[in-house]
Amino acid sequence: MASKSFSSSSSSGCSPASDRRISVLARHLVAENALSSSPIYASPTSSANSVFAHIARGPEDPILGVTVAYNKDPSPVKLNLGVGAYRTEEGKPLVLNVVRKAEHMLVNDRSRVKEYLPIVGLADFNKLSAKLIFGADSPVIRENRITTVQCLSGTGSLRVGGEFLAKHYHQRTIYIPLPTWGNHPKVFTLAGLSVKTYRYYDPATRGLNFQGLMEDLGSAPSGAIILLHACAHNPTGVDPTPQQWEQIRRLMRSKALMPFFDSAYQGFASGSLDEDAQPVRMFAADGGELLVAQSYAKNMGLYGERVGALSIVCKDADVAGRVESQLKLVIRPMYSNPPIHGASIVAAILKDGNLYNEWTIELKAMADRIISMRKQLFDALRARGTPGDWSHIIKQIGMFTFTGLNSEQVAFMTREYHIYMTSDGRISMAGLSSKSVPHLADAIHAAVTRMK
Ligand code: PLA
Repeated sequence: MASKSFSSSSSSGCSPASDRRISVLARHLVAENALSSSPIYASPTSSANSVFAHIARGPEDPILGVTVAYNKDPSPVKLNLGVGAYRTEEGKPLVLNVVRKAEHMLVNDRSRVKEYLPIVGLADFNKLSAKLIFGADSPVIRENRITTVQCLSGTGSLRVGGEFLAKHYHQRTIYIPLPTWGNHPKVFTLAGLSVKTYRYYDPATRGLNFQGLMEDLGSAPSGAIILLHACAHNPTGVDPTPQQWEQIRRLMRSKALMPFFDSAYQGFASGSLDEDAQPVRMFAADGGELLVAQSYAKNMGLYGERVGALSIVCKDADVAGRVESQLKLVIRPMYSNPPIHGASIVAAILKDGNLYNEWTIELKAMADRIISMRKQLFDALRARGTPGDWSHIIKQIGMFTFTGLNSEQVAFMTREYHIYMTSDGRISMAGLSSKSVPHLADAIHAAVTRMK
């Protein structure tokens, strides 16, 4: 009976309830059709009518895009040596033990709130960051002629510094080393500076082109801004010696060139935070002015927390105060004020003697593991009799080896061996482990013997 009334009430073979839903839907469709025939309402599915239809697809980032390609590769042997991110011997990302401890303390402290930070960030974090890079007994701190503002990691600190200079400094040209971190020219151009390069690396010697560097800085216009990698130059792994730094300092001060240090790897070069800060301290000690952008991404493993600081050293406290007031006017319309969590972790570690010591031990362990990867890769290539002099692998400093492999060889290694790296031949040694060294050495050997 029931089934009979069901079929008699519905010509479509559906229940009365679903018939009603269909007729409501049909009314919507009629209404929408009526609307879409009007020229004012474009169909939302037609890309031809999008106001963004003319937009071309942008290229992937040359560094972060390597990770995008790596993530798409299903191969079990794939290896990501693109981005400079530390991995353990097991190939896993590492959260430092001391960071876990600090986070635990923060979570258990019920007095902590999530209110906005001031525009310049966490006061403790700023003071401690200045102490970390300039040294506890630094005259610039003692004389209070420095302003330090918390920014969004190293990149954000460079950008805020760049915008400040573009607005308030008399020289708007910044010289960056050739080569340099691929984001530098973009950051400074968008900040409003005009970007030029100075010679830095000599591919023939795989070392510093010191003469070229001195000539180029010597012919830069007086007052020009000079970007210097504080240590562990990215991508080359080649740093000036202390004597060369001293010559660079003298030349720059004699021409009133403005140093802008990028310190993204403090502690990663030598394993010592103080030693890696020497170039910055050398410039700070002479009483001149300078900028420094600090990042805690690598040395505290806080990559995604985006923790960094910009310091501007001035001639006296009064100028420093006015500079800070202008930095606030750069930051407020950009992102208002910085995030609280990462800076609180850093401050907790830097202000507690025990946590600080623990951090230095973990940092040294990371630096040492990278150095041992250099040795293992060098030995593996020697064992294979790979043509060429590979001693630069053990000579270069910091997170990266600038292998000298060309873009075709890199493409070959990615295609045949699923090894991902930037097309300039840079490999992140921190992404390597004892297990993956033989695979990488096989790939390099094949690339240089087959793709000359
Ligand atoms: N400066 C230099 C010289 C760098 O190498 C990096 C990061 C930064 C600044 C910015 O770091 P941050 O904003 O994360 O603090 N370079 C990485 C990552 C590690 C990247 O390209 O973003 C690299 O693989 O080169």
